[in-house]
Amino acid sequence: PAIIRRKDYEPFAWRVPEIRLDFDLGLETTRVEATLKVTPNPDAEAAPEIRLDGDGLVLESVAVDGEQRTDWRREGEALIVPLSPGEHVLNVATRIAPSANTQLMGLYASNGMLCTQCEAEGFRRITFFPDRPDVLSVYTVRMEADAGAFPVLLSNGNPVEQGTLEDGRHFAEWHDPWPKPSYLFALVAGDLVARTDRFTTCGGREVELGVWVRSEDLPRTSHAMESLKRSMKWDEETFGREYDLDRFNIVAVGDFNMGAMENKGLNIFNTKYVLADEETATDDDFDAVEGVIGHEYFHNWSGNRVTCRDWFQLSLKEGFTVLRDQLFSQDLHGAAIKRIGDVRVLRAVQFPEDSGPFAHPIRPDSYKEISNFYTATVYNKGAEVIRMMRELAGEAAFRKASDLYFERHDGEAATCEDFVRSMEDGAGLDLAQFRRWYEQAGTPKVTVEQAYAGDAITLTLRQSVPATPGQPDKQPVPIPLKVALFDRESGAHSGETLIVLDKAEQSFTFDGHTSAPILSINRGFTAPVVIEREISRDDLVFLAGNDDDSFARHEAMQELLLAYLLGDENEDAREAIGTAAEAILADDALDHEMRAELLSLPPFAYLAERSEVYDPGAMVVRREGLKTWLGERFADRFASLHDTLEAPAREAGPVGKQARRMRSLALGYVAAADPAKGAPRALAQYREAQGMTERQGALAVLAGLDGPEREEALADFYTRFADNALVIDKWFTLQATALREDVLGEIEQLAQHPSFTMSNPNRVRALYAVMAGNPLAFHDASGAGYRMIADLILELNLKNPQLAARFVPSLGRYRRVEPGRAALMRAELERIAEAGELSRDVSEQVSASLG
Ligand code: DPP
Ligand code: ZN
Repeated sequence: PAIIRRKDYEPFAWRVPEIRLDFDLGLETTRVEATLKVTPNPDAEAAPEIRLDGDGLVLESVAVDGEQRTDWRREGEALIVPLSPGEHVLNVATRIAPSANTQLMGLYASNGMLCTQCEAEGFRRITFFPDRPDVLSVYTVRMEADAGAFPVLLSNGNPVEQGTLEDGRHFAEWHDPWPKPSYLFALVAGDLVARTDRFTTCGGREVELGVWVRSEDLPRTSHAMESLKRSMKWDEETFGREYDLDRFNIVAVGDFNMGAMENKGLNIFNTKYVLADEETATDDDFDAVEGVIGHEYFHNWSGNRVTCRDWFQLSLKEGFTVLRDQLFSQDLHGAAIKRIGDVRVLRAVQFPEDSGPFAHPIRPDSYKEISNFYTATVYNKGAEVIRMMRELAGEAAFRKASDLYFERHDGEAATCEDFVRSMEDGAGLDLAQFRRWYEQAGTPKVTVEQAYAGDAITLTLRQSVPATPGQPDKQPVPIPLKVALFDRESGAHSGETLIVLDKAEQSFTFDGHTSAPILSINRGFTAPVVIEREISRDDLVFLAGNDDDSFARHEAMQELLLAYLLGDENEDAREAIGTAAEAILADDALDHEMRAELLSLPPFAYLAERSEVYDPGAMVVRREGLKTWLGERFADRFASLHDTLEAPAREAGPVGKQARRMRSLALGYVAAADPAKGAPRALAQYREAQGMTERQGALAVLAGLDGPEREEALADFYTRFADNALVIDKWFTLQATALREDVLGEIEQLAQHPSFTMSNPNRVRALYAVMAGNPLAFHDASGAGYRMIADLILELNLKNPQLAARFVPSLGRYRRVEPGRAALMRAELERIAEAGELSRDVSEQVSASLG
């Protein structure tokens, strides 16, 4: 497939200021008539024809200015129509088959309803159109359908008209006054009901809100609605952004490739990020719903009012919007836990991407299939990069700069460069060198040396950005690091300093220290880098027990854990973990959620990333062994936490949430030390659970054990929630996560279960994405786990290429893995490469992985 390059950007020859779409909707066949008003683009070179993208469309007719035309031609899937200079009205009629659309891009059927997904290039699967984000149009949409099957007809913007027609049919027309790119178009037709509410904006606009679901799901929509209202308020208060239509609708869809989609005024969501009640959703699920509702809502400004010029600029909207949703969650629930969780995801998902064969800058230079670039790099590292600008500017100046950005570019398709320039002008920063964060891939590594002399401590910092595919040589980037120096006597520090490392090597001296202080660095994770420092075990134990920056405290504990898990097995290293854990267990000032965070072991994905040569089997033994050791050492403490937190775990509000978190972690340690004690405790927690957090917490422990308790709980869980797809996803996930000897065989069985289906992305991810992260299943020494994932990729390759391609990077990580397994992983990639017709998505990922 062709490579598309950022530097080749050209504006489109035509503008399409208005489009009208007339849909005759049906599950099997839908007819689409598009009426485009086109005018020459004064900013582009004139063209004698217009080129319209298409994909899988049946063309019925083309007319220009009211006259049928036959002088059009096709180039591949595209439609090219000759046009004389000047303004024209173009009419194109097409037919599509929603039920046959298994890619879930364009217009497709899900559970008897019709819905759309157009980002990035799905609109061309609905009608012929310049399907690129820099072509902005005002949309009018008329939908006609059977009133029985599709009583609800929604599209972007505001409703203008609806009515009944002959033969049990009806219609609705919607109009969106805000010009938008085609990727933000949406329609929904189905038998849905809404939870409705109202929101009055700061400027006095009355907005009607709707959360649309199937009727049986209505009781699980109140959290989504509350989250939406909180999002609207927060964006007004924190970023000065007001909503701009009379309607805001959210629709939940069971079959969805992404988490959700920010279509103007009509967000379409994966059910997973809408539906939640205590019985069926965990505390984490509740937070995820709120975070994603916030994210999509915030896109109304960072994405919709200001959109992207081309897809290389994706991080312009995604990085910024991820940062906005992270800040939203921090403000609502506290910054510390949220920051620790966000960094955990960054390290487990983005760091491996950045050091692997698919490493790319947050603003990529080229792609074959843009769907492959909806990555943790573009999203999460993109957010970190903007967070650094915020750190450098300070909150108030950052807000001024973001106001300037929205003011300058409202209504435009902008670039990352536009954003950076607004940051410079609005916040008074010089970001000349900082722009390298947009250009270079790879996670910078910073080494820290300390020298103490007189009363001064000198930190010598060195940075290096590793070579990545296509980028052998890297330049230093500015790295803002928040530091504090703890006095050994008092155990306190005298304030934080922000230092900026912007050279390959640089020294910073701090005087006034009568003894060598203890360094706390990258507090709050101000920079997305790997820090390697020489620090004594005792100093880490001190920081893990005392650092007043929660992130840094957690980090010190993680460093202790990594030192043991990645180093040569060493009694002293383990003992230090025990000492730190003791202090954490005894610290009454900690809430139980933070205590649980501090006592959680690093995820396998991060351990793999930090290993020079990853031996998955050995790592399981080492990590689970440490868990057993901690469980034995603090057996009484964990048992008593599990007992005493039972009542608090039933409380409402943060206290209950904190208790639930610690209680399930304690249960895990009890079971790791002594499965015979853990199993009945877990079963009791399962049976007496008052909500999904407790129930899932117990089942997660049981799923890893053997015996009748496990079987009873798994069977009960399945029957109890048989009619709730999202909970059955959990049932698959819990079993696929288990670190059991024969988990791979069990996953094979689960794939044969009547409730398993390849047609639902959530179900596929619930089993296989989880399996790909389970070291005992995926890395089974026989290679059968790799084969399973390769078979999955081949099965989904054409059916749902986007979903298929998501599984390739797990195999692509073979360079890190011990040679025996690495060869097996590579062999599976080669098998895919030779398998014949590959989708663009899979082919790009596989060839990158093979390198
Ligand atoms: N729907 C995806 C997101 O919000 C893509 N824009 O990130
Ligand atoms: Zn987004």
